[in-house]
Amino acid sequence: DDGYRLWLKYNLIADAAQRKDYQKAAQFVAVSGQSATLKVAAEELQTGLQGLLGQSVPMLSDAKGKKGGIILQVDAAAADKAGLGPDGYRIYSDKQNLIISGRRDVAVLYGAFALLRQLTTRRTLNNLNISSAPKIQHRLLNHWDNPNGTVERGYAGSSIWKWYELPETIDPRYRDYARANASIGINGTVINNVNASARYLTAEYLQKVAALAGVLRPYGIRVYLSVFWAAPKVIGGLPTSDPLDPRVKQWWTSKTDEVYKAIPDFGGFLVKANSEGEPGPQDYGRTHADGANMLAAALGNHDGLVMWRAFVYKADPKGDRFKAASEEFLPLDGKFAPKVLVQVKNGPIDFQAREPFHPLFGAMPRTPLVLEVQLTQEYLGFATHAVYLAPLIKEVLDADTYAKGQGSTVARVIDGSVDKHSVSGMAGVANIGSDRNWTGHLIGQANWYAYGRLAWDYALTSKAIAEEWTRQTLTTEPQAVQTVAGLMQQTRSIYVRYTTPLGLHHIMGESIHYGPQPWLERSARPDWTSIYYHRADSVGLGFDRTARGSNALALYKPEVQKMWGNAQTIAPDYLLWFHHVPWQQRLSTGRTLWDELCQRYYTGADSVLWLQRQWAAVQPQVDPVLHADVAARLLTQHKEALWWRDACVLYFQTYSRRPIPAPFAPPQRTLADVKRLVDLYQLR
Ligand code: BDP
Repeated sequence: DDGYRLWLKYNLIADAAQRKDYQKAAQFVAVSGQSATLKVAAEELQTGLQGLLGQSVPMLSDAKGKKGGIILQVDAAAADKAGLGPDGYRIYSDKQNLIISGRRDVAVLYGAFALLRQLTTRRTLNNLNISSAPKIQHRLLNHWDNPNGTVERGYAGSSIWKWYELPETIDPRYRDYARANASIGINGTVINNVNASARYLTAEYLQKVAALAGVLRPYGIRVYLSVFWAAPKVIGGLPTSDPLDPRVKQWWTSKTDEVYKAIPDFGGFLVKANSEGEPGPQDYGRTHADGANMLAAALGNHDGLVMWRAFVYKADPKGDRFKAASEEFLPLDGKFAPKVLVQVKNGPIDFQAREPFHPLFGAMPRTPLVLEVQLTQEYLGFATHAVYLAPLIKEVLDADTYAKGQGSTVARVIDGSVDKHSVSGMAGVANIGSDRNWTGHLIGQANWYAYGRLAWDYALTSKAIAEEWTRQTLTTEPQAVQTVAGLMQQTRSIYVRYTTPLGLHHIMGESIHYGPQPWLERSARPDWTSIYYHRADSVGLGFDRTARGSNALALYKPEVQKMWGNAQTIAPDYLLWFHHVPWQQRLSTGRTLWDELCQRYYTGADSVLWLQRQWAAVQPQVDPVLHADVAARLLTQHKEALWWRDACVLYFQTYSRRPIPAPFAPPQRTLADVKRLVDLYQLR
């Protein structure tokens, strides 16, 4: 198994009794109606069932008088009555057939995948009555793919989009990409990097994008584009891209019309503006709202949206980057046009292994906010370290903002229920590339999977998703499923322990964002160094964000301030995010800060050996090629966990001036040794 088939394997079910049980219920697939979407739904069922059951499953256009089959049905009235919305489905037994129904074709497609999931996870088909509707409307992937085939922060090969071959050559991979996404409910994809090229908006490239959109369309996936703010200058020949200039407005309006002519179901624009050197409306003294609203106006009556990113921070040596997005966006609440959503990263800094939830969630009641999470593991060990991300994503979704009292979780802010918005979205920065197995690390597939499942239903637990993914991808043997899902559940907190325990953040290798570099003092900007964030000195460690420090805590509601504002009572996981703590101060764990820090680095690195043992235990149940690949990566992961551990304890020890506490042995190498290692990774 080379991993290409992801979680859609459809291998023959080995257990004959179980197979027989399923066979009785899957003797045919009946579909009336001709749409491309219903056709792919029926075909997926047919292929899947034939593979799983080893019997031929005929396709019928009419099931009249027949029993023991599966019937696909678009039934708007029933869907409305059941409150399923446009995408929700129902699967139920009726007159000895299984009915999959929904308001429209794509809902039936989601139901078809859900039914297949029943079989691939070995759940029963008897007396089914399942209803499921997504909690979030726009469930998007964001690709950071460039026109030349590279992927910004991509660790799984190059881009899967082959721009030079499109539109004439359609790589079969596009269809498999669409199937995988539809199977987990993803319904939109931004195909290019937020650091965008203007090229995609040219007539030539729009033909290529349209060809892609054509492949994705039957699967209910709409295409979106990231736009380069200066496009009117670069490809439009205008002297300006000022959003209030009539020529600029006109250019975007006719460009948008052109886009819709090529791609009638185009989803809309994603914009990174005035961030990290990208151009934007502020170049002309205008605001983010001026820019976003101009694009919204250009969309006019087309059914599309503007996702405007809040990932902005100015180089300000005295400021706190934690507050930057809030300072720019809070004053704009209520100023955005209805078609605009503001897209906010899960945390205030940048996709760190653990961050407090972004203070904008719950703080912009008049603006629908999209939650952006990163599936590509830029700060989480690339495709080398096993880090299952569902626990991270859940931690953010479940965080309580207290915006409208208790229970105003981030999940309920973004689904629109806290502030009564009728539009909602979630974005996952894709970890997909041209590697045969799509994501480099096999566990990366689980992150793609979990993201889709959580965007559909954030109430699912990360454990349940891990089990579901394991059953479909690796093994259905119950004990092995428990072992794999159990180890996956621990991976994220293990990674945090050996890299950034106790709320440390942004102490990784400069620019590449790999490996430790807590000693980084100088960079192009102060907020790209490590010392800016950890603030180690002879007294202690951590960034004081209380009123005595930057007061970033004041951006949160009083309940949250209370939870995080006191160094004695804050959960240790968040401690150094908000407090500068003396080395010898005793924490709620009973150990001093220094001892606790060492404890976490050492036990974190040791836990990778535990991961290795757990993985070794399932070897008989897992395909040998897949097993060997993960096992090898776990060896690298342990080596690099030790690298992180040694670098960080040796470096922070130069401030704490305390010994490594028993029972841990001091590192065998010097700080100079580990510094050399990091330099090596950055040699050109
Ligand atoms: C940072 C990445 C950078 C991205 C940026 C963004 O290092 O490559 O362009 O995020 O999200 O984490 O725009």
